[in-house]
Amino acid sequence: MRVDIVSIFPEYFAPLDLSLIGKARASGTLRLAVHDLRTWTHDVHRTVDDTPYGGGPGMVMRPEPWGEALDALAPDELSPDGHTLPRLLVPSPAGVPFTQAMAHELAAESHLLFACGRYEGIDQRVLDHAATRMRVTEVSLGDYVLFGGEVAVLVILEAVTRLLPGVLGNAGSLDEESHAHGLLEAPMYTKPASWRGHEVPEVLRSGDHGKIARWRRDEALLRTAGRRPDMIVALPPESLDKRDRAALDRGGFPPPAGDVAK
Ligand code: JD8
Repeated sequence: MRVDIVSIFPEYFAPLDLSLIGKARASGTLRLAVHDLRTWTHDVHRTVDDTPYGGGPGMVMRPEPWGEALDALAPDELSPDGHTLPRLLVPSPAGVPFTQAMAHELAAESHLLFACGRYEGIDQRVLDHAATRMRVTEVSLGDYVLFGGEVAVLVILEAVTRLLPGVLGNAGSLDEESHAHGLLEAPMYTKPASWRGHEVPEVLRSGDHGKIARWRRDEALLRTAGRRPDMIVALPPESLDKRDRAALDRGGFPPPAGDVAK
């Protein structure tokens, strides 16, 4: 997969040399290039921002450098290697929520182009114009406010890279993961069996694989009900059997109607 990132802070992406993402880059599985938006400015101050039309606080990213950057990285002509246009991803608190399902979707693309905004964001016409030539997705990490898109791109790329063929090896089977089966994971333990007065649950040391699987399922259900009741509600009803329902019932789920989260 080819990935281009445009940002006024290319140094933000230094960690992409490390660990499994660094390995994916070294092996050629991930062909990543980071570009400084100021490459596409022409004034001595390399200006990328200006005051907002309509007034208000802060500054907005000017369209011209972004237009040139996207022209350079997503050329109209089909490139010699037969590549199609990239999928443009623009982190924004106003975007659609980034999910594991979207990570899978993005991992199936051949070319991603990330545009990292700063200040109050990018002039809307950049996205509107890009959308006449390529697929554009404004994407949000979640309901909190960041300074810019860089950290969102690090998160998205990590989620996507680990889904690329050959990156995980056999260590993790992707379909066993929490956001695949719709529940949070049960807690995990390793040696020693006793540590600072806290014991590993006896069942995990019993060697009874049936009992262990049932215990993990119960723990996953109880945790999910307590921390992410929205995920329990979203489960297809047929995915909960009688024993699952009994476990949830012991955990006091669902809470009585009228209870308000605080
Ligand atoms: C991109 C500029 C800051 C945006 C005023 C301060 C994502 N989940 C998320 N929260 N915040 C962002 C995000 C924030 C950004 C930019 C992403 C570019 N800002 C702004 C508008 C309002 N501030 C994000 N993904």
